[in-house]
Amino acid sequence: MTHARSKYSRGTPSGGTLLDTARIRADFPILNRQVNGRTLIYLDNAATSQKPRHVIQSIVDYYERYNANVHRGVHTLSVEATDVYEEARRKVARFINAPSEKSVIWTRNTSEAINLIAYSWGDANVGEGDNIVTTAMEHHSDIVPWQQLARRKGAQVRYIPVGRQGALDMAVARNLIDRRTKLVAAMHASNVLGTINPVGELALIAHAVGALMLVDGAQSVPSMPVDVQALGCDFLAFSAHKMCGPTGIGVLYGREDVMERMQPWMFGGDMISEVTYEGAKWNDLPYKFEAGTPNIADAIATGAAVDYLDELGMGNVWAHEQALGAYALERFKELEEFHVMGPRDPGLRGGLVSFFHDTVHPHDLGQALDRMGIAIRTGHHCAMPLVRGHGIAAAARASFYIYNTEAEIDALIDGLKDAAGYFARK
Ligand code: C6P
Repeated sequence: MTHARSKYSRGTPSGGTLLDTARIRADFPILNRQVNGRTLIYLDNAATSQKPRHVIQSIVDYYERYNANVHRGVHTLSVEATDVYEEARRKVARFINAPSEKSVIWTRNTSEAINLIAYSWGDANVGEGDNIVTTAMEHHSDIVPWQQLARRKGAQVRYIPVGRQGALDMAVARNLIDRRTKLVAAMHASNVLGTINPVGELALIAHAVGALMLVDGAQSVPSMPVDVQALGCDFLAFSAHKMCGPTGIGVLYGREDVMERMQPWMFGGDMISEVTYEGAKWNDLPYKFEAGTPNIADAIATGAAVDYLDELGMGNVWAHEQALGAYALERFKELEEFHVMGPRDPGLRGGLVSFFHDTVHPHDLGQALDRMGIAIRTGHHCAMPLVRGHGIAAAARASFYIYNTEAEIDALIDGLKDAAGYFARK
C-alpha cells in the first residue's frame, strides 16, 4: 500500500502520513453548511459522500463549454465531449488497474452493474440445479438479483454465514462452493459491519471449481486501493457517488474475454455496429453494453473524482479511514447500553461503525443527532437479513471519509450520551 505524500497529506512525527483534513475540507463547500444552528458534521458517507468543488465544476464546465453528444458528431463540441468522456473511462480503468478501458462499462450505479451480470451473463450461464454463492452480510443489491436469476433458472442461492467477530466463515464457504457453483458474489467491505472480506481468497476458491467471482466494491473502491488483477476477480461493481463523484453513474468492470462472450441486455443506439430490418450486429466492448446516449456529464465528473482521490493517494485515504474507525471503536467503549456491530479488531474493518442501544430506537438517536447538526444513517441499511440476524429491525451507523476528524467523532459520542440520557429520562 502506498503512503505517498501529496499536497493533501502531512507528515507525522513518527514518519507516517496523514490526510490534511483542513485542506481537504476547504474543497467541499457543503461542509460549511449550518444545520439546525450548528456546522454540519457529515457522518453518512457510506450512503453517499460529499463532492469537492473540482468535481462540481467539471459538470458545470461540460454544460457551459462543450455540451454535445458523444461518438456521433464531427463538430468540435462533440469531439471535445467524446475525448473527455473517454479519458474519464481510462482514468477509472487505471484507478482499479483494469488491463484495458474496454472492460470498463458505465452503468447507473452498483445495483445496475450487478443486474447487468445477472441478466446478461447469468441467463446464459446458470441452469437448473446450479448455484450462486453469496454472503449473509450482503447488501440487497447483491442478493435480490441472484434470487431472481435463481427463480428464472431453477437454480439455488447459497449464503456464506457470518461467524464470530463479524467475519465470513471461510470453512463453510469452502463447502458451499462446489462443482455446481457458477458464480461467487461477495462484498469487499460491508456497509453495516465494516468487515473487509477476503475476496481474493474467495476468487481462488471459485476459480478452482470453474466458477466466476463478482466483487461488490461499493464500499471498498471509495476507501482503499482496489486492484482487479491482484484480487483476481472477474467482475467488480461500484458507484461514483460514494467516492466524491456524482449520483446516477457507476461502473462495471468485467474480464474482457468473459464480456466478449456475453450478450447485451439493453438494445438501442450506440451498442450496435450494423442494423438491418432483419437484425443487428453488436458494437465492440465497452459500447456493446451501453445503449443510448450515456450519462456524459456524470462520467466526466467521475473522471474528476478519480483525479481528486489519486491526488490524495488511496493508501492515505485508507490509512485515514482506518484510523478514524479505530478511534471511534475506542470511544464507543465509553458508551453504556450501546452495542457496536462487526469486528472488535479495528485492523479487520474500515471506517464505519454501526450500533444500537438497549432501549432507544435508532431513528430517535438519528433525529436527536440531527438537531445537533450531526448526520448519521439509521434503518436496515439495505441489508435486512443481516440486521434481523442480530435480533434487531434497525441500527444506527456513523461512516467516515476523507474530510472527517477525530473532533467530529468526539461530537458524535457526546451527542449519543446526551440523546441516550434524554430518552432514558422520558
Ligand atoms: N449502500 C448505504 O447506505 P447503489 O445504491 O447502487 O449506488 O449501491 C448499492 C450498494 C451495493 N453494495 C453495497 C455494499 C452498498 O453499500 C450499496 C449502497 C448505501 O449503505 C445505500 S443503501
